[in-house]
Amino acid sequence: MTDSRIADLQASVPGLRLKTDPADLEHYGRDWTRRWTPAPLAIALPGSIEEVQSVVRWAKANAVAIVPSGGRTGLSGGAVAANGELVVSLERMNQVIGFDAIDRTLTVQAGIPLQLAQEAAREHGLQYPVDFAARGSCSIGGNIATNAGGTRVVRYGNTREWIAGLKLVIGDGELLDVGRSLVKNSSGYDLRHLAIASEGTLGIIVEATLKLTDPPPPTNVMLLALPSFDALMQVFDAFRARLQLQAFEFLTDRALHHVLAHGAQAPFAETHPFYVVTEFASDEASETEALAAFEQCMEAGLVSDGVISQSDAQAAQLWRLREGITESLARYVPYKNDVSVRLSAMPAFLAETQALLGDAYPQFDVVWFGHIGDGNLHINVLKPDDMVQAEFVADCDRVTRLLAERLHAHGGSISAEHGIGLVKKPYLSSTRSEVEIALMRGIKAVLDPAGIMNPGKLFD
Ligand code: FAD
Ligand code: 2HG
Ligand code: ZN
Repeated sequence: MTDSRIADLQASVPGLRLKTDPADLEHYGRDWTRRWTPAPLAIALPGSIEEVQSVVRWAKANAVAIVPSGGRTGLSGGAVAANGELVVSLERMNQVIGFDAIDRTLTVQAGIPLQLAQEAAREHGLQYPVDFAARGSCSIGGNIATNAGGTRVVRYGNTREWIAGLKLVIGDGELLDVGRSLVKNSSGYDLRHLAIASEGTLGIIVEATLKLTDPPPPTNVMLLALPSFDALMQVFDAFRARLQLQAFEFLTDRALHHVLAHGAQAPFAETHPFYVVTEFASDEASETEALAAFEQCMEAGLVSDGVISQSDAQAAQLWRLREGITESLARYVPYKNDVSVRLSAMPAFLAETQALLGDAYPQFDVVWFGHIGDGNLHINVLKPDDMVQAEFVADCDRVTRLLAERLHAHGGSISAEHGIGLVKKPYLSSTRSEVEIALMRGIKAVLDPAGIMNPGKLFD
């Protein structure tokens, strides 16, 4: 059965590159969640939009589910193929197609890694400002499909803000070209925004036109040590009032512990409960304001120590303390929560969540970090070595249900930036109303009538 479908696909799309080796099925069938056993039918690696369209038409005719696949750095199981799906990897469609100096846009194939898109922008003296640690491996298509955030959102916003236009192959193989890179376009629904954060459930993004902006100023990185969670938002307020922040990120002592164990350099002689990594322009006026904010926070007892980068190398070292966390935890296959609330709700939500998790997980290593300036917390729970994986996940799921209730009460989100995928599907209704979910299903039915685009992700 399996073999005949693959032969049929090959015959229907002559020249299509296909992989079926067990090692390839394993490699392309999973993402960074590592929770599901990969079992794809095959891996298709189209080299052009026309090939993507032909593959989709074949899949529709043969009722074969498709999993669109970028760099598989996703943390929600969106790119997992565990049920005989055809993985459509965009990795061969990885080129810059064009640059427009007047429009300040860069047009790329969707499989291009984020870092290569950033570098292409830099070569033209401009900046593509979305940024995070997976930059070398994740793709622009995956970034768009998850509306990726990252460490610059506090200054530049999410991926959504930077997509001038895109091309999407929908569930019947039709190519939608949406956005047209127009600054202004009040001609009805903006279909571009449906594709953003659609997690591969509406179609395959094959091309994108990225907005570019002025390069960032030369910057300084500051690491602050904080005595308490309560201080976090007050320190953010103090720095935000005086400076245009390029980043405002936090981590706990447990997070620092794991990055240091992974080879990073200790920033202070003593340990502290919380840390903030912030970045701002290195001009004299900004440095003066930063020092004033620091002193103000010290006097108020909100900050207990601080260090400011004296070189690019030191700035990179300080960033490693924040950016290295996910990799340093990977060997534990952590249970991840990626939640957000409005900044105004953050102090109350933080206090409640701390109490909830303190009660729920007295015996687990719970690692907090995230984009606190965006109201976004990452909570990673590490499995004790002697605990069975299924039991661990069931226990964490139970706590996530309680967390989802708290999020619902605060009007927050169960997925701030990683997507719903498989991991957060049971909790979607904590963030989206029944009416919203019904409308999302309706939209999927229109764009993907045969239901072949990443079925079972986001919702059933
Ligand atoms: P994949 O994992 O391949 O896919 C993700 C989803 O998008 C899946 O549902 C998939 O089906 C869909 N998809 C992929 N390509 C396409 C396409 N061309 N068309 C349609 N659908 C498609 N995320 C953040 O938001 N902020 C962070 O700070 C951040 N930091 C990270 C750090 C590390 C070390 C790691 C491992 C991950 C991090 N992530 C972060 C998560 C992840 O990198 C992002 O979600 C990223 O945008 C996923 O891109 P990808 O190409 O790897 O997508
Ligand atoms: C980050 O901000 C990423 O570093 C990953 O979004 C978060 O590993 C995580 O939980
Ligand atoms: Zn993040």
